[in-house]
Amino acid sequence: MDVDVLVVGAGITGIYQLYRAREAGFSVQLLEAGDGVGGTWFWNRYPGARFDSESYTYGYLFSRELFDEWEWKEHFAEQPEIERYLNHVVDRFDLRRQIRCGTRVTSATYDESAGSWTVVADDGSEYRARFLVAATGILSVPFFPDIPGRADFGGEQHHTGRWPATPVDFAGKRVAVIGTGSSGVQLIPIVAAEAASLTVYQRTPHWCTPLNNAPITPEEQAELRADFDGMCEVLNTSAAGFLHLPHDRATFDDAADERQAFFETMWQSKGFSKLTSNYTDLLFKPAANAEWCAFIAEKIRGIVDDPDTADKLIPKDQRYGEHRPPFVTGYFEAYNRPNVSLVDLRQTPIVRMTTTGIETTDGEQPFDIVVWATGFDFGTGALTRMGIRGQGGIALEEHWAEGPTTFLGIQTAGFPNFFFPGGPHAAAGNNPRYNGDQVDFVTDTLVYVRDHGYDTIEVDPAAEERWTDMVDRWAEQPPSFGKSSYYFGTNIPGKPRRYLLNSGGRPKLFKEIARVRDTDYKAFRLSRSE
Ligand code: N01
Repeated sequence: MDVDVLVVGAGITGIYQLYRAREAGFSVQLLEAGDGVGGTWFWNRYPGARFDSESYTYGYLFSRELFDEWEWKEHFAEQPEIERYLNHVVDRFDLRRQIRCGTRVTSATYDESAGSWTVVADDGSEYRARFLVAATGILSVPFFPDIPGRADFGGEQHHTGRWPATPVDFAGKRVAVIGTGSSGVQLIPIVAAEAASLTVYQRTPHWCTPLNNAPITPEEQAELRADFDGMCEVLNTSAAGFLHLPHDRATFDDAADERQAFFETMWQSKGFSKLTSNYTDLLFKPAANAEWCAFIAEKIRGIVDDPDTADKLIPKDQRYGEHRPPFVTGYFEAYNRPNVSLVDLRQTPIVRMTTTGIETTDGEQPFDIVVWATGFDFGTGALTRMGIRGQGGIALEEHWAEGPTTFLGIQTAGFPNFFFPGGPHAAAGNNPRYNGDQVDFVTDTLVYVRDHGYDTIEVDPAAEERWTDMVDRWAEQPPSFGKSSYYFGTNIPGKPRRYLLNSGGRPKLFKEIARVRDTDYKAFRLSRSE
């Protein structure tokens, strides 16, 4: 056996898994496809990419010293700072010598007689590990729509999820951005300020609200340090892993003018608090949701000068929270610039790409650069492309042909000694908090297996079915968060419609983890290899 634990992916989850497994006394190797660490925050280096959870709530909390010595510059850090932070963590905890970058895993095969995994990478290197932990993330495989002629376009093309390391020069260029999800709306204001012209191709407007980012003042830095324990307490117990506390009133508890005033404080509030600290019935009651949407629509009309453009930017058939809400900085304002225009693809769909530009039903427009902000094969994309073969040689992509089935979003039946924290059914909120919970549980589980003299661990199919049923059933119940988004995989042609997050949230995850412990790992089959 080369190592006890082989981790795939050096994103936030994989780095933490490497640290925890090493601290628990396992020999560990981490393989990473990118040329540097950071995972999602390595690949998504497009201008404007930044956290939309507060930096100090997104970073690691396992080390007080780390928290104290790293001063985030802004409440919502930008990608370069995030990448610096993750590199700092890797060096600070001496993890780099166990990380091999530029190494993409192409197959992982379970050896039943040995109770181990054989992993092969694209450079031909081969590893044997008792346990395989894929921390390959949920937003790792960029999606390009199948638009005819895409390969024929002669200009530059970039996907936000595979942004080049060398900066893209927009100055003096005619630029198209396709897609207005969280990535597109972060990028658009930056490109608008640099390019000769920017044309945004929007299929669906989403309910964007201000991020309200700001530098962290010295006083705030001091408060953060003074209240570290209090902050951890909130973050470690919050249902969605955010700092923002729930509100205590429903929409129509307040009179119309009080409601307007409250919505104004929400509009001015930071990031996700508009979702987590808004009126309690916002996601459950259509009339309540409509009030908040009407407020945002008025704001958009107030910001965007051209009424026709403003109208196009206002969602018509989407409740707030039905799609993952994007948070913006100067997004609506960008449309007031003379060099920016908006194409509504519902009115004039794209017909094809040409060698020089994009053709819609309204004609062709030439471009120097086309940016694809068209999202990802979310949740399962990386795992089903890694050549993972479990018991009897079954491929993970076959096992999940109808969508993922998991227990706690960490294991699936038929794939012993294989874990995937931060994968499908993992999070529904502030990702690092959920994924950290999962890594902690995976590590405790590995220790349990080792200390009880077992070699293999595999989830019982009944436990997997119970968890998966819960995820599927709860996802369809109100508020059905993310109903119209890629959270159900519906953005990928042919992908089964299946919920890809943990609809039970952290409370359900905590409860099930406690049950596993209380029942002495009854949800798993443990054995010794021959
Ligand atoms: O991807 P998306 P994203 N023709 O799938 C459009 C995280 N994130 O990269 O809505 C034209 O949300 C598509 O249109 P429609 C965050 O979790 C976090 O923006 O399907 N357009 C949509 O507008 C986020 O949710 C941060 O009609 C097409 C866009 O492309 C997740 O990543 C920042 C099309 C895709 O939007 C993904 O966000 C950025 C076509 N054929 C991202 N196909 C933070 O701040 C698709 N589109 C932490």
